[in-house]
Amino acid sequence: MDWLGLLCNRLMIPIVQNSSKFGDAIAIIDSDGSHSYAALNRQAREIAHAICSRGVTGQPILYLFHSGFSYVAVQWGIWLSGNMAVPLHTAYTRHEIDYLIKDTGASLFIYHQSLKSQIEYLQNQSIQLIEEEELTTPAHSSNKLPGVSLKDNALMIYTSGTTGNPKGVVISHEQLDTQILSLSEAWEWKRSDRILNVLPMHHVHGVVNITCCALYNGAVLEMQSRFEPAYVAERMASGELTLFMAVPTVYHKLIQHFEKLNREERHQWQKGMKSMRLMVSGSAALPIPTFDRWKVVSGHTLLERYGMTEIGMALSNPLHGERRVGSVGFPLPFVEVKIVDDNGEEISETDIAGELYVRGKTVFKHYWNKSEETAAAFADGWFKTGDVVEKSNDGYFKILGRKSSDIIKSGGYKISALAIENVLLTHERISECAVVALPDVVWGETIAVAIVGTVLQSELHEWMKDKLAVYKQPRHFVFVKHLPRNAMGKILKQEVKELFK
Ligand code: MLC
Ligand code: AMP
Repeated sequence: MDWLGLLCNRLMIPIVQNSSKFGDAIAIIDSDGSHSYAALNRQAREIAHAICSRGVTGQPILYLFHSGFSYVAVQWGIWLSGNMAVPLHTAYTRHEIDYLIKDTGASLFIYHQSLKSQIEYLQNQSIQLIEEEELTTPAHSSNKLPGVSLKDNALMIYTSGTTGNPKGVVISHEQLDTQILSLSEAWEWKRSDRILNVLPMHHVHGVVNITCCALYNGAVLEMQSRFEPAYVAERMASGELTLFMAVPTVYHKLIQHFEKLNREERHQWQKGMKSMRLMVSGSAALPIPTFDRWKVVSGHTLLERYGMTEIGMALSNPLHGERRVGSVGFPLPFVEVKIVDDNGEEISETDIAGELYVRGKTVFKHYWNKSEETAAAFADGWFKTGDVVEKSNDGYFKILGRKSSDIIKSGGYKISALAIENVLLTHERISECAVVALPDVVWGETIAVAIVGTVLQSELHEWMKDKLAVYKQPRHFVFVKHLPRNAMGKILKQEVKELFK
């Protein structure tokens, strides 16, 4: 690379740079009002200067915010200061926050004042806690910001796996930018777009697909920190939104809400949805009845796509052309895929099931501090998704399931059965347990647990509250004398599922 290329490379955070051209246009609308692109850039720079003045650079920084302007300003401030953004969820318990502090080794934790009570217990620990307000005083702005390279770490999102504890998935600025460019091209994001985000801000669906894509393209981003069906209906009825993206559970709950409305309310909502140009579903399989019913309710054919924290989005039904129900379409721009058999050999025939492998500039760098797990996740540079797929003769991919039964998808959240078992086993009156997924109309899957022990279900509910975020808590319980095992002593998860019938 020549010196000019090197210089450009060291100064660029594509999303921040690109957004600066939108000036006084509205970037974000949240519960505090409207915020322009210029205000976002200004605030992010002030935060970056304040972080730099603390001498922190090239490190993971944790931040805990509701979805809104401050969340994004802090995220961009972390990037501009040359650090890696690690978002936390407001529903995380102490147990989960402690794990992330330890696993990241972060020395800085930025939080919004309204969430102070959640992290006050960390006051006397070694991690430095900083309230957002402390970072937004212009006094810091005289020092110079560091150069940031496209290869530098941008974002770390925690995801569950088959190995128990969550792993930090690290992506660089270049990988983030490629993920944004891929979706911008495929779904034709425009400056005139306006999207409502109701998803949590610690996973790629809310963070990359919605927030980053909207702000890269100069669109208006409405941020809601909770999903309220009535609010979504109201915003869609306004006729101002052009896009909506969510997990299947959200569409299911919107349909339930629609069924409760009177004729006039239904009509208003439906009229507003006519001016929307695209609605996307992903993060979990979209049930066919939801696809069909949503078409009747909204007049829209949902575009289903497939992705994963480690790879961003990989497959998508077309924006123009047939959106096939039960299918996730074709590889997205910059994404290469192949289907392999149990021996790792590529399957070239159609309609034959195999594991999906993915390669390209959208694929993550590595798991944080987990070189063995990173190496095991790849084969010859291809990321092994663990998802079983097949391709039709006209090129549409279909997700058939997962290789591991220890991965649960509930409400679009990925949950590791082993991680839940590990937490439950710390209870002194649980000697053994087995966590499984049960099919569920609303949530896709719900978490169920078979327990050997003397603990009462009523006590467990209380006990779990400060250990597992609400969406990770088991919903079905069965108490047994022994768990079903094979001759080798391995728990038979399929038989555990039968215990709930
Ligand atoms: C909550 N509840 C559950 C539950 N979660 N019950 C069963 N299973 C679950 N998973 C219960 C609560 O205890 C509560 O019960 C009631 O349901 C309402 O809870 P809530 O928290 O208010 O729910 P709601 O706000 O409606 O949340 C639904 C949701 C949320 C779908 C909006 O789950 C969500 O935001 N999911 C999105 C996750 C996501 O972004 N995944 C993307 C990962 S990235 P009670 O009794 O108190 O009423 C990825 C890659 C890709 O997957 O491809 O995108
Ligand atoms: P996560 O690790 O939270 O990013 O979840 C990624 C997983 O969600 C994938 O490996 C799939 O198992 C699942 N997933 C995402 N989108 C879809 C989809 N459209 N259909 C079926 N499964 C999906």
